[in-house]
Amino acid sequence: MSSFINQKDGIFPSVCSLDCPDQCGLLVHKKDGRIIKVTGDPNHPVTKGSICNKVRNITERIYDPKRLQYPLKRIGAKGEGRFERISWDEAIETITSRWKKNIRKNGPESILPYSFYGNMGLLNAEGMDRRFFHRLGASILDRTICSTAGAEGYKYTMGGSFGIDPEDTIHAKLFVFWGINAVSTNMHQVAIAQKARKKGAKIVVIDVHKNQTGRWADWFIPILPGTDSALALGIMHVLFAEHLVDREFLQEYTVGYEELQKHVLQYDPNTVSAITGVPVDDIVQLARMYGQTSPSFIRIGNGLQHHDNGGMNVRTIACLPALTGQWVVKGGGAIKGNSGYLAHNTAALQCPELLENKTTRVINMNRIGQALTELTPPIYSLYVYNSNPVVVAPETNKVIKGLSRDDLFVVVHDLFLTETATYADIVLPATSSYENTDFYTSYWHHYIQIQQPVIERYGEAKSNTEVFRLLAKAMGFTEACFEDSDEEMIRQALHYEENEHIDGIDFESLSTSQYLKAKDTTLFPGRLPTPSGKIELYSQSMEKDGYPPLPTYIPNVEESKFDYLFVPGPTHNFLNSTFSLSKKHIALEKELRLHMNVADAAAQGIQDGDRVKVWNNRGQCELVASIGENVLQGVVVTQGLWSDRPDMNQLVNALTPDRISDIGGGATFFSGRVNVTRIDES
Ligand SMILES: Nc1nc2c(c(=O)[nH]1)N[C@H]1C(S)=C(S)[C@@H](COP(=O)(O)OP(=O)(O)OC[C@H]3O[C@@H](n4cnc5c(=O)[nH]c(N)nc54)[C@H](O)[C@@H]3O)O[C@H]1N2
Ligand SMILES: Nc1nc2c(c(=O)[nH]1)N[C@H]1C(S)=C(S)[C@@H](COP(=O)(O)OP(=O)(O)OC[C@H]3O[C@@H](n4cnc5c(=O)[nH]c(N)nc54)[C@H](O)[C@@H]3O)O[C@H]1N2
Ligand code: SF4
Ligand SMILES: [Mo]
Repeated sequence: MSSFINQKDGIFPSVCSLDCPDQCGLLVHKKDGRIIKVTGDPNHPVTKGSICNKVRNITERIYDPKRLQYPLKRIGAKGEGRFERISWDEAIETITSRWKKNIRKNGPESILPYSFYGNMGLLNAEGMDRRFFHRLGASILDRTICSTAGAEGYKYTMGGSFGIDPEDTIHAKLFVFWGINAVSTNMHQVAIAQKARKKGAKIVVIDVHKNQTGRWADWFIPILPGTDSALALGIMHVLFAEHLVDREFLQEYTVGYEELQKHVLQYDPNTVSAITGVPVDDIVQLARMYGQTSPSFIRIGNGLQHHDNGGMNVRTIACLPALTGQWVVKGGGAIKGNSGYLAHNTAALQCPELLENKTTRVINMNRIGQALTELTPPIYSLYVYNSNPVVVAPETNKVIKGLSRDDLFVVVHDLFLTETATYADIVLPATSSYENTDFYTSYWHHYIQIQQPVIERYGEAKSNTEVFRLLAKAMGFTEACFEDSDEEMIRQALHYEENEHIDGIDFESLSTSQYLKAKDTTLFPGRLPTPSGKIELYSQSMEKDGYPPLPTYIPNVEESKFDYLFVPGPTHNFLNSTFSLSKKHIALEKELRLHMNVADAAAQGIQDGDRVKVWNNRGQCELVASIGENVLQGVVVTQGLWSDRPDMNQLVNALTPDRISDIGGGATFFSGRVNVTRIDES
């Protein structure tokens, strides 16, 4: 494979490596060997040359003077941030000799990897690292922080991550953006909807916060957090009552619609209105609109699933397009995630057979704070990459307490000295994706993409795959898979006869084409990978797993008597905590605000722009109040995973619960409660 490194000037194709459904095709503009600009690739069939503001400004991040260039070892106290430069040899030797000792004394499960998708490249996110930790026998991290609750919930209904082709949504006449801040988090779905709107399509947004997506909608429907399954059941009630369901489709392609019809009698609009805060008339009007418009498309977001009842929320909403038979209409149906079509050979990529002890303990990443402070036998070493748990994981104070343990050996591999890295014993510098070889599969559109290195490595930075090869060698692992090159790993991953959608996509064709589309992704007529082969409105699997077999509203945990439901979501100019250390992006984002309803603010004597303390039994933050009608009474919302600043305490996850969602072991970031108190500046 040709790399573009040696060509000092020119424009080269690439892929955005950030954890974003759009997975844009990029053009990287180089002059004198440096990236001077990143733009969208106009030939990319879905993203079509437009990219977000974050990545338009990404050179600020790639060449940020704060970027790590060398391995470091800690010389100050944990969290203090004092380090000195060491060589890679010393870094690898320090880590592996410590691990060998750990393993002799406490066994390999005393070591825990902690990673997520700071880089979506499959080799660097879930390739060589998985091989390494399987061979090491380390405790297994269950990577549940993002989408597992919804993915598992959706799977009960639809059998896997299979939605419609977003390119088809251009035909839709009704878009329901449900629990997704798409203007910020899925801008190309918004672009398609905007085009369809010019041809008469209507856009409905259902959210707990009238953010920029809500403002863009034709109809914004505010809802109380964690009550969406009740709203969906209320819509079903009206659809059945007013004969707006497609009986033929239900008969042919679903299981249990008769049971469902009886079951939803209890979710009449009055009952649902009392639960959701959505007026009765709006429930009825929404149901009629949904029942009478075709094609209708629901974009199911992540906001819905970061709740105690998140799995059931998604499972329930996923039933709606079946009621109206939308799955057989081009542009109708839903998308929660689409990664099923691009399934590749993960066994070849990750070598699970290297894990000898099949009963190795599994640790849910949402409980990292608890795992580091309470687990027995304890974790004695944590290796963090592609993630920043001090900022992104719930119960920050527990996480920090754990990371501060004197007997915990922490390694962090990142591009920056993140908040997490300040607690590390050894810090390793990571390459940016523009310095790597990798391949990508979107979880929204249907394309696989390849990436070749465009620039030289920054300083002494190394990619994840390189570091794990070095660690494997120093640990004395002799398996041939630790010698595989990046190119060989891509070949292995794409060799996968089980998935006919990627038939014919291999290293050569991908290198030539840059992006290739999954084939034959029409869902119906056809068999779904559910046990019955049909859409499971009634799910025996759920029954077996201890859940109600029919979609059901189960309220969130009533965790405390604090005044407000607290929804701290992501924001426009950061990507989770990525960019939260970048001057340019901070300037664009301005400040972290607490959105609050006028009535609540008045009752507490809080005015727009006041500094407020947001607190509960888990921790506290200091934010700036933003007062208006954008949230319902009893709800407060923040946007953005800001880092801690010396003058201001802004780690919102200090307030969030580490409870686990109903389904899939997911996070419950949005199901906590807080109090808000005005800070008296005097
Ligand atoms: N600009 C930008 N883009 C991103 C990210 C980012 O940080 N910044 N993060 C990326 C990642 S990792 C992910 S997972 C996705 C997340 O992106 P989305 O899928 O948009 O999910 P969230 O932003 O978490 O939440 C979406 C919306 O759900 C609302 N919400 C919260 N609780 C509820 C509820 O109970 N009911 C309803 N109806 N709405 C609710 C929130 O107010 C928010 O507007 O975006 C990706 N893209
Ligand atoms: N309160 C609240 N908390 C949340 C959320 C929320 O909505 N609200 N969203 C949750 C969700 S959906 C998600 S997905 C998680 C995301 O959480 P994380 O996956 O931790 O995401 P980031 O904060 O972007 O951190 C990624 C880190 O990986 C680093 N990185 C990037 N590329 C590489 C690489 O190639 N190698 C190495 N070694 N490092 C690299 C980046 O510099 C960055 O520090 O956060 C969750 N936390
Ligand atoms: S963050 Fe998302 S929208 Fe922005 S360039 Fe990357 S893939 Fe595209
Ligand atoms: Mo996520």
